[in-house]
Amino acid sequence: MTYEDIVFEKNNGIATIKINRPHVYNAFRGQTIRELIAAFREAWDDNRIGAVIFTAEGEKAFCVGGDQKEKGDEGGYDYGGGLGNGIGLEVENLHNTIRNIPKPVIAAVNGYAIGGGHVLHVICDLTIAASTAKFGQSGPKVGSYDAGYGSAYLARIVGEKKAREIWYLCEQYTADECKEMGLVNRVVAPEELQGAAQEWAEKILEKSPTAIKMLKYSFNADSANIAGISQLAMGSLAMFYDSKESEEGKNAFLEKRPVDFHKFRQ
Ligand code: 2NE
Repeated sequence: MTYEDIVFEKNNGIATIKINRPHVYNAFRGQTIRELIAAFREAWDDNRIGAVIFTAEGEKAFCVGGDQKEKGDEGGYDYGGGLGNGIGLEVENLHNTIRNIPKPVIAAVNGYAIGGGHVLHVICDLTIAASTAKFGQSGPKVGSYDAGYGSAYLARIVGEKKAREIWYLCEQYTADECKEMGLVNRVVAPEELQGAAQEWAEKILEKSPTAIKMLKYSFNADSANIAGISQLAMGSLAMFYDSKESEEGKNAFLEKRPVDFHKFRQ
């Protein structure tokens, strides 16, 4: 497969998957999601690959979630479909692929990880962050939410109170703050980020592939019920995107004006 929105490389047992849309802070559109799924599947199917590094182009952003500029006039993103008949969001398929690929996925977060982009690193097995990276959820500010892995699994990592704070207040957190709350494994200087991810991937490659695979399955088993919650959440989100309330969030962001959700409380 040829990739346009991402760069996919395989080198000495390590696959590197890089989002390549720096002009929109590496926000994803439907095509990006489909390419990411294909690349993770390719890494999954290649027995020589023992670890995946998930990162992004540039210094500004890892990923800032769904591309608001590609969101349709009726609200829906171009990433429905792909999940069988009816309403859904294909991003759910990507989440499940990252969760279930039987090899560790290391997020190398090179800048903003916001909204759906934050969820992507949350789902990865390990996160190494540049000291300049910023983390946070933005959904409630822009008429969106991830009521699946993005909230339920986040709560497993940082605890219920902190996860609720992250989602209800939509603040941004530094890499060091995220390390403190267990959301990031390691913080390095920006110029050391890719080398640090490579070093950890190489350490994983020295280990027994079956032991690593079974450990990943074991870690996943405890939170596997979230997959079902995620299906419902993404289906409801696809419908919410068609609402006036969600549209107000998107439009305010695009028009660079304060959002007005007050009318939806009447
Ligand atoms: C990322 C952040 C915090 C950056 O703020 P700042 O002030 O440093 O920069 P600025 O000016 O806001 O953004 C820089 C450029 O990037 C674009 C902006 O429009 C701007 O472009 P220009 O005006 O210079 O041309 N940009 C940023 N985020 C974008 C996006 N998501 N789509 C398209 N263009 C984007 C700040 O920009 C921010 O908070 N961004 C909003 C992030 C956001 O709303 N993401 C979607 C959340 S919902 C989601 O991802 C999702 C989900 O919740 C569930 C399922 C699937 C998806």
